[in-house]
Amino acid sequence: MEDDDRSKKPRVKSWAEPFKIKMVEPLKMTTRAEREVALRDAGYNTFLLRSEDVYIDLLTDSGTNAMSDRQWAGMMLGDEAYAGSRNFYHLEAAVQEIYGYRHLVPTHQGRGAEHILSKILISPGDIVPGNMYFTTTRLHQELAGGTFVDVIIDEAHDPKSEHPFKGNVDLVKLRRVIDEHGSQKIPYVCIATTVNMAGGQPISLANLREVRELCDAHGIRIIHDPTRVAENAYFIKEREPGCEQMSIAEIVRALCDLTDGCTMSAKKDALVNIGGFLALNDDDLFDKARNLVVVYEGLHTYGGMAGRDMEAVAIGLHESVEFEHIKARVGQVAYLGHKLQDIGVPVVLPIGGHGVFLDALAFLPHLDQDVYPAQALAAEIYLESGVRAMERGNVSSGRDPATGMNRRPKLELVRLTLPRRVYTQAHMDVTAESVAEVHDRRASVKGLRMVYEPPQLRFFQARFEPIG
Ligand code: P61
Repeated sequence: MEDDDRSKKPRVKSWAEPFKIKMVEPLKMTTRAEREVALRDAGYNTFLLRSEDVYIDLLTDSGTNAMSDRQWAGMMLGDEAYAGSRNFYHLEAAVQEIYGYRHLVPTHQGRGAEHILSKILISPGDIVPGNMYFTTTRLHQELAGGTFVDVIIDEAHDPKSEHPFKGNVDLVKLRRVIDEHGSQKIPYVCIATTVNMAGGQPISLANLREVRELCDAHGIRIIHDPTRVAENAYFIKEREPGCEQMSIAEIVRALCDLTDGCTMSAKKDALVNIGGFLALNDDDLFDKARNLVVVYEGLHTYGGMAGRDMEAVAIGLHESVEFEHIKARVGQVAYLGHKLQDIGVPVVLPIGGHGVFLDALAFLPHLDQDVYPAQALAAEIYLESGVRAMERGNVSSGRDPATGMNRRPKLELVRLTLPRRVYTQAHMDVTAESVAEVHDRRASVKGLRMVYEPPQLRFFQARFEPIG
């Protein structure tokens, strides 16, 4: 009989990478004694480690991707003309086709685009609502005289909530901000797909449609941060009723079509090592952005990128919306996340698109937030095995400009971020085992004291000492 035990078990379907490896970069293994010296020299800040002292580098997925042979071939076709490079027009065509925005202003990376956008749209005293802050995005808003207001749903701040769309905007919160300040004070609403600081969590198409309706009723623009929009589209396809049959490209396009322009870091989804852009539908805004890009970045047909880099971005954008690629990418993150969950390590749920986020408050409940548990945990994981992670908590969040106090965000996280197409499943196993070792001796992990604090984006260069 067919009806045996096997037929009752849910069938697990494996995923695999839709590529094979044709060039490798050797990694250096270090001893614990060597890592102790490296960590002390780096002031217990993983941003200050030398890459050659790192074994598995999960600091970021930004600019750490492996390019395809097609992208490398494109690099050889770089047209390095100062003005009117052929590669600019390829990139413009890719942005128009995949994202649907009309005008392109290239920049050297995402924050270059944020700088220009904030300068042209924000006036002192303005309010910018958004689905959670991102460090560079909020800083540029503040430098232009604006104030960021978080309007993401409450579930996004709860690591344990398994809401499928923790990137959603709370319409009640957004309406309240509009009522309180008036639409004249709100140059735009900032929408990220996915939401990095919430743990790589997606926004739903239905929610963005509602945001669009509300913004239309008040004449407010929506500016999109599509840095990880392909990952967001994958989650929509998996989770949002009615979207199962849509392609990743169709979902990406539907998200972009609900917004008026974007600031993009091409270093993530677009599968390159450097690049970014601003894209806008409005002719007048485009004119202003084009005038400013020549001041801060470079001529409007390269904006800080070499021709070859623009070609790699153009090709990478097309690859980013291939289903098998994005399925394997998100699948690898889920593999690591579920492994850690099985071991009993507290992680942000659901597992995000670009990394696994450890809940440092639950991991190290004996440490107060002002001795920086996530910073201490990232340092300890490096010491254990040479795996490099990133703090995303009280250090990253910085000080409240009004009170000068640490912001003490609800999310105190360590991010294990996966570069695209770089590491293998065995690397994921080693990473999970390293975190498990630290978890076993978690009660002995001590907090840190900040001994050097830069005034802006302090997490990049701050230095620490162990307490006790
Ligand atoms: C990252 F620790 N992300 O996640 P740029 N928007 C979004 C980003 O994720 C992003 C930028 C804009 C980085 C690099 C990084 O606090 C940090 O091309 C959603 O890096 O200028 C960057 O794009 C900015 C790491 C940035 C950080 C700021 O690792």
